[in-house]
Amino acid sequence: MVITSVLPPPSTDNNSALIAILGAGAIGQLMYHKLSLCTQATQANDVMFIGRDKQTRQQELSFIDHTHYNHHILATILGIEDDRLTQVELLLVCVKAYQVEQALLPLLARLAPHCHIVLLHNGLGPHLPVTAAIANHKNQGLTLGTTSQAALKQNDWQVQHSGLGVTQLGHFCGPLMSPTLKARLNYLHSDNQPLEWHQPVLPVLWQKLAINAVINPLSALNQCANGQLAATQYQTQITAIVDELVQVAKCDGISLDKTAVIARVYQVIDLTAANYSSMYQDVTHNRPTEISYINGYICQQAKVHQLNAPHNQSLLDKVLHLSKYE
Ligand code: KPL
Repeated sequence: MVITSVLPPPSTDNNSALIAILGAGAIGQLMYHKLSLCTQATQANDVMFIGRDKQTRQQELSFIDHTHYNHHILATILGIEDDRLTQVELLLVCVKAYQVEQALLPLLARLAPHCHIVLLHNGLGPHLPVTAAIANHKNQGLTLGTTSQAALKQNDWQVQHSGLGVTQLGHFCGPLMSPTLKARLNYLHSDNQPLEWHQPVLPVLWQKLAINAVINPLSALNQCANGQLAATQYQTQITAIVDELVQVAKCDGISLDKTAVIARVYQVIDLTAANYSSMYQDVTHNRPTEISYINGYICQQAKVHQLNAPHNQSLLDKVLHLSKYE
C-alpha cells in the first residue's frame, strides 16, 4: 500500500549555509529525501540539488520510503549561475563515477571557500583527480564514502527506497568536516543501521569495490538478479576475481582478508538477492556503465604494480564490448 502526504515547500533563507547534492539519480534523490525530511519539522530549506541549467527552478519530488509511505517535496534545483552556490558548505556528489571529474571540477571555485566535498559513487579512481584539484582550494576538504542502500527510480522525479543498507564515510584529504555538518550527515542512516565513519576509509572502499567487481559485471553479463550469483557455477570465478583484487590492493597498501571479503560478497548477494545491479540496469537501458572504475580500476592498479588480473580484465573487456558507449 502506498500512503501519500503532501508537504508544503519549506521557506527559503537566503543567508543560511546550504547542503547541495550533485546528481539527481536514484541515490542522489534518496540522499536528498533523507537529509531534507529531517528539516521539514523546522521548515529549514538548506538542502538543494545543483542542476545543469543556468536558471534555478523548483521541482516536485516523490519519495516512497521503505514503509511504502509516499512523501512529496518541492525541491530547489540551483542553476549554475545562482549566487547561492557560494553558500554551499557541504556538497554530496552522487553522480556516476565517470561523471565526477567533469561535473565537479568546474564547480569547486564557485562553492563556499571552505565547502566540504563528499564523493559517493561506485568504484574507485575519481578521488585522484579530485584530490589534485582540491589542493588548489586549500580550505576545501574531501570525504569519500559508499552506500549499500538501494533506491529505484520509477520515473525522473520518483524514487523508491528499495533496500536498507549501510552508508560508510571517511575523511580523505584537506580540512576535516565540521562537527555540525557531520551531525547533519547522520540523517543518512537507514532505519536500523547508523551511519559509519571509518579512518582510514580506503580499505572500506576496496571492500565495496570487491562487491561491485563481482556482482555488477556477472549480473550484467549473465542478465540475472543478484541472488542467482549464489549458484555454484559462479564460485570459481568469484574466488578468482576477489583473489586478484586482494593482491592488487595489497600492493596499493591495503590489506584485505580474502576469506572475509568473499564472505561479505556472498552476504550482499543474499541481502540483495531480488535486486538487479546498477550495471545490469545500465546495460539493459543502453546507458554507460561504471565498469572502468570497478574492474577497470583493479586492472589499472594491477598494471601499476606489474601484476596480472586476467579475470578482471576479461570482465572489463566483455562489459565494454556489450555497451555501445564505451
Ligand atoms: O552497489 C550495488 C550496485 O548494484 O551497484 C550492489 C551492492 C551490487 C547492489 O546491487
